[in-house]
Amino acid sequence: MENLLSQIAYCVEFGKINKLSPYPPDMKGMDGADELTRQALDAGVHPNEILTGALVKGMEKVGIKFRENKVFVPQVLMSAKAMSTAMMHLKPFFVSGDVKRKGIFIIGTVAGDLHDIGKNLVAMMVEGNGFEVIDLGTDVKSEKFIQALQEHPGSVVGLSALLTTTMVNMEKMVKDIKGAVPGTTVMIGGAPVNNDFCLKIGADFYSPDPQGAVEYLSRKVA
Ligand code: B1M
Repeated sequence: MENLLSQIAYCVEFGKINKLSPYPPDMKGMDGADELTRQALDAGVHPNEILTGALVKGMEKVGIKFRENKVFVPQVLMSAKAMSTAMMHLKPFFVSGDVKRKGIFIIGTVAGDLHDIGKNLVAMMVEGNGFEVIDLGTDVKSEKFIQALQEHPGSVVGLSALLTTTMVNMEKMVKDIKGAVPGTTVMIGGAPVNNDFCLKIGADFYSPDPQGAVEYLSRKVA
C-alpha cells in the first residue's frame, strides 16, 4: 500500500500522467498517476490517503523545486496534469463528502488583465495541496469575487496581476471585497507587485510564487 502511494507521488513529482504518456522518457510504458490511483482505490486505499499521502506530497516537492529553479513551467504543467488526472478518480468522493478539502481558495486575474499562466500555476499548486480552488479566470471584477465569496463564505481570495496598469486596480478591489464581505483574507501576487504594495493597498499577504501561496494557506488552516 505504502509502495503504491509513493509511486503515485513519484508520478506527480515527475509528471507521469498515464501509461501512454511518453514523458518522462525513463518511465515510458510504465503505469502513471492515472492507473496507479485507480489501483489504489481498487485496493481499498481511502481517497483521503491518496490525496494527502501521495498527490499532495508529490506536488509539494514540485512547488519547492520550482521555487528553487530546479524545475520550470513545462515540468510544473506536466505535474499538474498528472495530478488532475489522478483527481478525476477522487472527484466522486469529494462530491459525496467522503473527503474533506482543507479550505476554499477563490482566485482570478484582476480587472483589465488577461495574463493567466502564473495564476493558473498558483491555482494548480494550491489544488494539488488539498484545497478546493474556484478559478474565476481573467479580467475579473470585484463583483464576481464578491458573488463567489457569498456562495462560499470564509474562502480566501487570491488576486493576480501582471501589468503595472492593472496592479493599481487591486487597491479598489481589495476595498470592494473587504467592504462587501468583512473579514475576508486577500492574497496578492504577480510579477509587478511586492510586499510594500501589498501593505499599502491593505491586502493581507503577498506571495512571490505558488509555493508561498500554498504555505500561507496551509498556515491559515493549521
Ligand atoms: Co504580456 N506583458 N501583455 N502577454 N506578457 C508582460 C507581463 C510584459 C512584462 C512584457 C514586456 O513588456 N516585457 C508587459 C508588462 C509591462 C508592464 O506592465 N510593466 C506585458 C504587456 C505590456 C502586455 C500587453 C499590454 C501587450 C500589448 O498588447 N501591447 C498585453 C496586455 C493584455 C491584457 O492583459 N490586457 C499583453 C498580452 C500578453 C499575451 C496575451 C500575448 C500573453 C498572455 C497569455 C496568457 O497569460 N494566457 C502575454 C505574455 C505571455 C507575457 C509574458 C511574456 C509572460 C508572462 C508569463 O506568463 N510569465 C510577460 C513578459 C515576461 O514575464 N517575460 C508579459 C510566466 C508566469 C509563470 O509568471 O505570471 O509572473 P508570472 O507568475 C508567477 C509569479 O508572478 C507568481 O507565481 C507565478 C509562478 O511563479 N504569481 C502569483 C502570479 N500570480 C500570483 C498570485 C498569487 C501568488 C503568486 O497569489 C494570489
